[in-house]
Amino acid sequence: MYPGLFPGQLLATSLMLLVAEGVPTVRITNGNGTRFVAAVGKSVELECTVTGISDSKDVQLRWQYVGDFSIDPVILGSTGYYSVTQVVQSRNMRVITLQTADVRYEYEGYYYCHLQTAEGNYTDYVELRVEGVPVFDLNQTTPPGELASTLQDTLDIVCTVNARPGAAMQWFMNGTLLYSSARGYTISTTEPLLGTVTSSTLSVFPLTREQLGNYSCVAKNIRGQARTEWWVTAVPRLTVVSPETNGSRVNLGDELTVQCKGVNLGNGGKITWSFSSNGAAWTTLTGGNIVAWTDTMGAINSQLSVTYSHYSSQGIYRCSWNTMFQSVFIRIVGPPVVTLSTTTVTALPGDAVTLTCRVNANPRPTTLGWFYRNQELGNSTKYTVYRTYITGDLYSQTTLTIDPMEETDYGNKYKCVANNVQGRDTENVTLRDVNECVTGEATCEWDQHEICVDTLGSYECHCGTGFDRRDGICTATTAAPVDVNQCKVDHQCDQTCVNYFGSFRCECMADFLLQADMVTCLPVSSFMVSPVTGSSTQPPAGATAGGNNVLAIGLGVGITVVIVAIVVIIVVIVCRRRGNRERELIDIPKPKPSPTPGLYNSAYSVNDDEAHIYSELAPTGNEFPRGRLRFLNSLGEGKFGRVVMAEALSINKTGKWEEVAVKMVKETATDAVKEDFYHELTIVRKLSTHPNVVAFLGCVTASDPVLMIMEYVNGGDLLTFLRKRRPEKTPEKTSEEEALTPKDMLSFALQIARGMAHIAAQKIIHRDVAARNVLIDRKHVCKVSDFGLARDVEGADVYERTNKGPLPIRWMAPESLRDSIHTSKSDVWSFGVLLWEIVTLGSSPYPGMSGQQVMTSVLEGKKLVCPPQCNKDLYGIMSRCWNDSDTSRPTFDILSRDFERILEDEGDYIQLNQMEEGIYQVLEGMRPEEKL
Ligand code: ACK
Repeated sequence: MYPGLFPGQLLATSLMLLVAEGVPTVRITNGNGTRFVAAVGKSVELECTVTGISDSKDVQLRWQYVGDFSIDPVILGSTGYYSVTQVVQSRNMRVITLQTADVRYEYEGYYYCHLQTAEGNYTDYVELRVEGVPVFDLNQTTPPGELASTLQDTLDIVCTVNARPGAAMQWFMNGTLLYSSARGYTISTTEPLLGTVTSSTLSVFPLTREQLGNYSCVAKNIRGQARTEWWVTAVPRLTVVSPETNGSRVNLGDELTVQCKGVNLGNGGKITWSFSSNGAAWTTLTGGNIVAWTDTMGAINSQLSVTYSHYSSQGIYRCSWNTMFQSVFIRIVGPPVVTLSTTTVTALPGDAVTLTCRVNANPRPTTLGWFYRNQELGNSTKYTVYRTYITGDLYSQTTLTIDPMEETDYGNKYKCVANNVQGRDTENVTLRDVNECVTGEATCEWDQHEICVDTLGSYECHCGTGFDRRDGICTATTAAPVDVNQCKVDHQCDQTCVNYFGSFRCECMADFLLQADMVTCLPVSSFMVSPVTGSSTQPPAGATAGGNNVLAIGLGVGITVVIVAIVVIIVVIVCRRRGNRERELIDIPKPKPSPTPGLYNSAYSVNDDEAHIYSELAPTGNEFPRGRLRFLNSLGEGKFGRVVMAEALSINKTGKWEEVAVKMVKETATDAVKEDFYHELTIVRKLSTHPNVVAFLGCVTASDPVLMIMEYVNGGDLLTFLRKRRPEKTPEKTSEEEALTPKDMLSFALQIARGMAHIAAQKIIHRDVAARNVLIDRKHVCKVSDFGLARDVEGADVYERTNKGPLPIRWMAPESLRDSIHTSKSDVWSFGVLLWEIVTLGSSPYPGMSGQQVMTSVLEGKKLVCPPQCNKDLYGIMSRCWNDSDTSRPTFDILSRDFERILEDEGDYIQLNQMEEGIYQVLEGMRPEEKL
């Protein structure tokens, strides 16, 4: 407010009235003219005298204040800083005073002495100015004392004073005067145009360790100076650098990195990661998909790469240091993924069967239901369909109840279908008959010579061979013979033989069932699912040998010949049945019991050499009960080992039968092969899980055969997968295989590099990195597998091979070929060859050359040539993997980042139309010295 306007108007009014009536006068008696100057901190008294009003007249007399930056007058009373007194001095004279004991800069402004009567308003004013030493305005100044800041951040310190005359401001750090300079300090000062306020801001950016210390601000004018001080210290801080927004969306199957940065974490500060899905407990994340580095400013960065191949990866990712943590929520968007608790359901006619289909999808499915023969099932007398959408968009579920189950339903396939804008997924459930003979529901009396035969929806008790049913009882068809101890003659029992009059009976151990042939014992678990055609077509050797032995007994007595003849007939029938049975079932070796001579198959007796192998396999908590496994079909087998698809009850704690792959060595395997298998088991046991490494789920080591249970990967090995997708017709190619895009192929390379980075970080050398040892699932997720040659080099980094066996010569680095030296860098060499396999869709490396020629030329420094479809950049990556000096080869972490970049920039790294026919050469067959 400028005084001329408001007091001028009032003055004019009072003058007019004075002229008209000539009576009241208002005058402030102290002050220099219209300005009064006071010293800061001193007391001030303003006195206003009013004359020309009778003492009895009812008037209003008061002090009013208008600050420099305001226009509204404030009536002052005896409150706060002021005290106002009014006295009647004489009949027509009154005095009103305004006092303050401690005048401050903020009191500057205009003070009006204002008289209001019925006739008009009369006013005088004085302008108050305060002079003196600078005084800090604590409301506008950074609070003095300790200032806890973060290194690398901007630090602003504000210093505001009131002073008249205006103050000059200076900043000091540890006693040294600071200037606005390139040394990281900026000083900006605003000086008063009007009033008394001077404000100065010192900005420090970025705050470094050297800039921690004592800061002071000094304000000076001719009357004196004032100083205030801060002590700047650094506190640790953790921030999420990426993704920038919490709740970022990522497509199912894509990869996203979460990065945290920690400043002032102190020496050796390590950021750790954990994950929680849907409010579940926190799981610590470790392994090769975490990369940490220290930047030039000393901040510790940690980056977690996650491939969101499952909806279960949606959740909160948290980086932590000490008690500090930061979290980011990642939401997955993608097509439905249908999961069935089981793909076969067994039930009896008349039962009510409920099939449950669980779907993960985001957004939530628009179609969710059950189909039979391409017709969607709705509610009817037989079917009831329920849909539930749980927890927002991510989980949904549909159930189909079939009530009653009828015989005609056996073999029916019900398809669960889920669609959303992102895609579609389906899974089938097949209804099967209950095999009462193996579930224990059948009541046939085996000791009364009854045999249980399963029928559709029920079972029947038949009489065993050599017996007829008479009066409801199975009775021997021939007269009772003289008893011979058949068990001693030559029993055919798988496990225990019990002699009894005229015959013998076989008994099985707990968890085994005697089969319809009355001889064979198979684990109960083998029968829980209808058998799928197995691999073995050979009846066990003992069956025919046993027959010969019976004939060789040479009992000369006529009656005994008859008995032997009967036995031979039984054995022949038994053998035939046994052969049939084994054709239907997977030939899984039976568990090796304790070695009691005479009772069990001697092929499983423990010898001394094996004893030390078992001692390595002390229980570790991964032991899985053999009885909770049921074997389905063979996935593949070599000379000594085999992999079988199986189901394991609740191995992932789901309470359900879950698909797994089980690896085992055949009973015919040599000790060296068995030892290698145990070694592989010890390696995979210590590997932590990673999306690009086949997960180890458990093992059976308590009895022979030792089993390694792994995650089941449903697309087979990468080599066959690539070959099936070649553009030209090959015997392996089937019409429904979708062609691969260069992007698919590069994503395989990236995933394998990530899996290998994880393996290398765990100090494991794989030694057999090749497309045949990578498994791929139907969603194109690649997983490194087969640790048969792998070695654990904790603390050494180098492994020197000592034993013999076929070698992956074409994938081997020169130092491995020359000196049998294996390191993670020799795995990198093999990875380069694997890249070449990907680019050539599964050709055999060094086509046309023998293993010996390959060895010679690799040792001479020759390399695989650049395939015509591969561009120079991609070949450049392969070539770096094949650097003769292993230290110059990239790490798997670097390779992962290279492929991340390549996948982002969408260049023409692979031109599939440039493929040459000749490159497709595939070396067939196994050579003794080399793995192909
Ligand atoms: O090409 P494939 O189908 O994939 O045939 C071989 C076979 O077993 C012998 O190694 C397959 N296989 C090995 N491990 C697994 C697994 N964890 N899941 C699925 N198949 C597997 C491999």
